[in-house]
Amino acid sequence: MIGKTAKARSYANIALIKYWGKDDEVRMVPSTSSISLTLKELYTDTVLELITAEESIRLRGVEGDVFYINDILQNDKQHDKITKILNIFRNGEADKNKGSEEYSSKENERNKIRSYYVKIKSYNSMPTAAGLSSSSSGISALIKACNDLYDTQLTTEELAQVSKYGSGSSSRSMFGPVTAWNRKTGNIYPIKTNLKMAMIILVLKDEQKDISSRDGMKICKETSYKFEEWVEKSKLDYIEMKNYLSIGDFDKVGELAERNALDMHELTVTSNPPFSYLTEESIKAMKYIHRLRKDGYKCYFTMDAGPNVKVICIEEDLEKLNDIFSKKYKTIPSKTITLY
Ligand code: 2P0
Repeated sequence: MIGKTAKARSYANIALIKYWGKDDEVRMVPSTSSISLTLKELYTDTVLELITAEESIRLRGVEGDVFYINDILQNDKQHDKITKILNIFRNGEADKNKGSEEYSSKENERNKIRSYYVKIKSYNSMPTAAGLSSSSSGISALIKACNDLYDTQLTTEELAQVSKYGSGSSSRSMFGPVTAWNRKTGNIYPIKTNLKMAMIILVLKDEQKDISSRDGMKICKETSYKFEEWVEKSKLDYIEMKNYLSIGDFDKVGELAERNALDMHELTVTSNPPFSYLTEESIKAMKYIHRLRKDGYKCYFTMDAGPNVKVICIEEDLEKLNDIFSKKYKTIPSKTITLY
C-alpha cells in the first residue's frame, strides 16, 4: 500500500464573469455567479504517493503531507491548505458510498490508505501564483487525483462541488470549454455555446503576487463602498453573458467580459486601504488591445488577481493575433479544452 500512487491533469480556467467575494466562507457561497473558459495550454499535472510518517519527516523536517510545486518544497501555509483538502478525503467526508456493502467490504483497506501521509508533486505548465490561475488547475488536479487514490468514485459534478472548498475558482476547471458557477443554487455546470473561443496570456510579470485572491476579495467585501453595487451589477452580467453565449455573439461577450473585469478591479482601488493588481504595463496592454480593435481586430481583455492581461479572441484568430502580440509581449496562446 505504501507507495500507492495516483495522478491527474487539470486545466486552468479564466473567468469572463468574475467570482469576487464570499457570502459564506464555510459553505463556500460566492457573492457573485461566474462564467469561465477552460484553457488547454495552462495545466497542472499532479502525482500523489502514500508515504509513512518517517518518510515525511525525512523529506520535510516535520511530520505531515509533503507538497512540491515544480520540485520546490512549499511553505507551511501551502502545506496547511493542501492538508485540509486531503483531509476531506481522509476523513471520509467525500465518500458518498459510505454505508454501502461494497464500501464496507473494503473498509479495512480504506482505513489503512487513509492512515498514511501523502507526497504531492505538482507541475505547472505556467508561472505559479501570478494571476494565471495555477491554483484553479492545481487544486482541481489534486481533487481528481484524490478521487483515484481514495477510490471515492465521485462524478465530475461532485468533484466540482468538493473542489470549491479547496479554491472557489478551481471548481470551474472540472468542465470546459465554458463553465458556470451559480451563486444561488451552488451548481457548477458546463454551458453550451457555438462560439469557439481562445485566449492569449500576455505574461507581463511572472513573480508571485502580494495579495492573494482570497485576501483581496475579503478586503474588497469588507471595505469597498462599491461592493453592493458590484454584486447587483454582476447578477445582470451573469444573465446577459449566458444570453450572449447562447446566441453566439462574440463582440457582446468580449465587451461584457471587459466591463465586468474593470468593475472587479474598481473594487480594489475603492477598498480601504486601496490596492491594485494592475501595473502600468497592464494598462498599456489594455490600451493596445483597444487600439487593435479600432483597427478591426476582434480582441478583448480580461484581468485577474495579478498584472498579466488575458486577450479573449475567437479560435480562428488565435494564430494571427498571437503573431501580433508576441512581437511586444511574452505570450501563452491557448485554445479552450472540451471536458466531460
Ligand atoms: C475568478 N478569481 O472568477 C476570480 C477573478 C481571481 C480573479 O476566483 O478564496 O483562488 O480560493 O476561493 O478561487 C481566484 O480566487 O479564491 C478567483 P478562493 P480563488 O476566477
